[in-house]
Amino acid sequence: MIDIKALTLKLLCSCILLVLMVNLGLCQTPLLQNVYNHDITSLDGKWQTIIDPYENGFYNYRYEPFEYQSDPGNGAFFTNAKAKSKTDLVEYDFDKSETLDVPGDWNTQKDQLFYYEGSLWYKKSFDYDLKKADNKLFIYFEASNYQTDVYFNGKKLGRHIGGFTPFNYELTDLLKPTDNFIIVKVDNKRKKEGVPTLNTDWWNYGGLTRNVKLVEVPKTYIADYSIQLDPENDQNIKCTISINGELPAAFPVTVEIPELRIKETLTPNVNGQVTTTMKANQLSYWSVESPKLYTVNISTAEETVTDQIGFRTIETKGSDILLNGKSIFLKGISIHEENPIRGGRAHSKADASQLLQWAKELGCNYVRLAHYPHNEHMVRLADEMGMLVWEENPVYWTIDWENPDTYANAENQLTEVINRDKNRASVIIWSMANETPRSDARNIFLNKLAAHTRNLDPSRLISAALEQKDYNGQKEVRTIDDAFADVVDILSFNQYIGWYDGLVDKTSRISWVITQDKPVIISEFGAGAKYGYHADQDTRWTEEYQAHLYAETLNMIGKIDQLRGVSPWILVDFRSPRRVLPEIQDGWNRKGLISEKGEKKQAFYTLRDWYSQR
Ligand code: GCB
Repeated sequence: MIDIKALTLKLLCSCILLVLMVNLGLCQTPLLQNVYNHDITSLDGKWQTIIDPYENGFYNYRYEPFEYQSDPGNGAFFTNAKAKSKTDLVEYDFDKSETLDVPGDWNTQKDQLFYYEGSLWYKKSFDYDLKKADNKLFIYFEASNYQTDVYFNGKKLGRHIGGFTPFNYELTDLLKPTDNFIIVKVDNKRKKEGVPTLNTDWWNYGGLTRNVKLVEVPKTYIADYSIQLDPENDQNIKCTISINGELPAAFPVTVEIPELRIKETLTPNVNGQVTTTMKANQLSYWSVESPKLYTVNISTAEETVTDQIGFRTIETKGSDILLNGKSIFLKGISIHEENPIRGGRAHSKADASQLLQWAKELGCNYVRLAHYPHNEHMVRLADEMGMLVWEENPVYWTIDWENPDTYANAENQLTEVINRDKNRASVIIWSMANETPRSDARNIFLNKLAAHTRNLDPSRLISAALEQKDYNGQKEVRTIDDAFADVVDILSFNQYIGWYDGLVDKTSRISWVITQDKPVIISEFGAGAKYGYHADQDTRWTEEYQAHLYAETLNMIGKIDQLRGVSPWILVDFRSPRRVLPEIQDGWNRKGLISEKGEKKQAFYTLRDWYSQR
């Protein structure tokens, strides 16, 4: 006998669970790989917006979400309600509201939004004809900070949490030829349990900060692929492809790398997956000096997706970092994703080019993209320029270590960036976290994150920006005493001797006891300087102080035998609400080697000279 009661209860529970998962942002549509080379329609441009600090368009007056009501009524913004008669009560109107540019943070577009942390609604209408009746259409957001609820033609598609990674939803079933409307609620309130948490040293830019695209694919489509050197054998290319959509019994997919005369036709399994290794003869490895990228075509009977992919090995051996088997010193710089000259979050290829060009001018072969995943232009351009890359998860300072939702959120954001960038040769390091205080709960959190990362991507190195401390109570001897140091492949740490920790003369008295047999990267050091402010080298905030600190720090860290890289803090001055000193900071962290107007400070040349001699 079927127990109808039990069955109904089960069904109800699964429905509630699904709604909960969607709202926690845990139920995402798998991410499309390489939307750059798919059939794209850009939704960039002006979007209608409503600023909604009380979340009036999301909750009714009993603070219940409209979307859970059987009749959300005229108050719910996602329905795009319109007064149909003279008696109708509708208290909002997207079409008469002001617009904001997408992509773009809202803070730098309107004075009234400069410090805004809260909810803002976006609306965009569009007409769309599928090129083939049975094709599928997705909406792809390159990033939106921080919590994003997406609605299409009045129906909820999902919630995404995390401000720096892409996500997508399928639109096909709700699509009409004309008058489609996407409504997006973006909320950038900081949260204790968030990743990052309440406390950071950068501007909390809100909004649809990167491009938004419609992506049209065939009914059976190439959803994802990973094509990289086989970590087990550097003469082989390992290739995994996922086909999605309507899966027929057999649906062959061909991988072709014409320059290597590779062409293989593969048959995915019933779940649309296939993995193979392909012999690569006469492969030119991707390197800093010669960033060779191969054209790779993945095709089915329905479509071809093309990518530019480089092949290289990266590993550590004792205290060496080996790129294609050869020891390399990482001459780096840390970068925030900000375009200071235009103002606001960087998002375009031109922004990426400006930042990476400056790094190149400095003599860098490596950049640390701090403190969260940057836009995809950065890593694609790094691939083209031969610039090695550290990518970082926004696990910063004092995360809510014991909260399982916080962990799930951190793991999800890391997974999304790994999925996005797994085919980029430039990316060599996944950083788990920055300056996190040591504790058992933190160790459990980070160990789990590292294990997850290794499982997802065994081909790259793991690190985290750790902290140093006194060795056996001796104030001028420094060591890394951190359980997570045993887990990482590269031992990285931040240090500010001469700025937060004594004055510059202290650097000459410091010695190091680093017992781990691993390569060491100094992931941060630096000093604040206001461009154009000159006095003697002992005067804080002068270019002279900063340049002196650079020279002395480079001497000090030169004593670390295992030193294999540095990424000083930081390429350009960046906005931070923590930095309030009038006439010097005025809302900017001044540790840049370049000012917010693009002017190079003395220390830029100090570091450039040091790099030119290595
Ligand atoms: C650090 C942080 C970085 C800050 C920097 C500073 O250690 O990792 O996010 O901006 O110090 O300027 O204090």
